[in-house]
Amino acid sequence: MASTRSRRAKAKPARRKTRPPLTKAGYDIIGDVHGCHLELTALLKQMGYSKRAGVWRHKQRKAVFVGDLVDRGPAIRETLETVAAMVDAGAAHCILGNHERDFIYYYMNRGDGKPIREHNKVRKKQLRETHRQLSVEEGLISHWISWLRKLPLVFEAPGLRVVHAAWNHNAVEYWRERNLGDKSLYMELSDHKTKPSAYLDRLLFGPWLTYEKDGKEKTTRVRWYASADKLAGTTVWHGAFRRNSKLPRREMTDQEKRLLWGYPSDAPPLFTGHQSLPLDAKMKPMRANLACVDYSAVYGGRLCAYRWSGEKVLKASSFVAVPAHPKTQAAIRKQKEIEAARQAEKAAQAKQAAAAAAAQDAAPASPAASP
Ligand SMILES: [Mn+2]
Repeated sequence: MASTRSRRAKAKPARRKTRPPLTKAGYDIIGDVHGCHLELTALLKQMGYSKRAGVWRHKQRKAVFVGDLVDRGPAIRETLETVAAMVDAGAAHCILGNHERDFIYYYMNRGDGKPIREHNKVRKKQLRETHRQLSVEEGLISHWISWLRKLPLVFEAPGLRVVHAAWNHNAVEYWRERNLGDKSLYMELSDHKTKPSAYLDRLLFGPWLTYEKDGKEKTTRVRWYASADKLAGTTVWHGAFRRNSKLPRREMTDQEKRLLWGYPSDAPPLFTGHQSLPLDAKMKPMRANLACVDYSAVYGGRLCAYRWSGEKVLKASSFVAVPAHPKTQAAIRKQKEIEAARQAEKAAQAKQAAAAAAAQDAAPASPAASP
């Protein structure tokens, strides 16, 4: 004990490592927010943005959001308000994420009275928080749907590219001048096999492949940016975005290998989100010209940004992040508990109804009813 105390007494006061404020022009590319508004404002503050006349701005820089503002987190409305104020004032750019797409698909009609994609359990569950939080006021949902529909699918500036999940030449060419504001595309988009749909999936989800494990069908996201001929061996394990020991070591089929379409090493630096990297993942580029900025804020990780100032070779020291806020995590846990209780009550009611129906069937027919 005594030695610990003396060591402590001798220790110099901890010096915090701080980076000098960035005054160079450039873009700060911010990862999937998913309703983590406390983290968003903390990150903006940390990067030297300040709120003036209701808009977070930086004197020299602009923010770029990679999409997925909605779903899961506790402050979806506030997140949309903050980001939209920045975009509308020219302080930021924002592209569409797969969660915004699904939000739009759920509420927009494809022209024959039906929604773009059929409502099912999975889609309802994914949208639950967005729907719940935006249902507090009449017209909020349609307001945000019409704002989100105008978002582009890619962001490009000289020497810079941003897309939600994966860059694919043909898909970018198709969607560069289009967005979900164009209702004439909705009928085609309602079928996932059409060209516009398939291209949208490439940009917003990237490729994935399915495999069998213990008799069950599983999926894994694919390292699309590594072309097949550059991978040491092209087993499913090698091709997976996030390798884990459970992935099969069987060779990828030729069709699967085509999902590794590659990202050229001389192409402009590209930023993506979408991948919700592990909570303990080190923040660093995946390639000299490719970085993912989704470090899983909503799952208790970090809200991350890459501060890009024109460099061709990306560097780990340009990442900044704020940790998930305990209040955000507590609100998510609480909402999950409320939902679990609601589901349990529903199940109990269904069980009771089934038991009552069974009792009725078992009861002898009343003599009056038989001739
Ligand atoms: Mn996401």
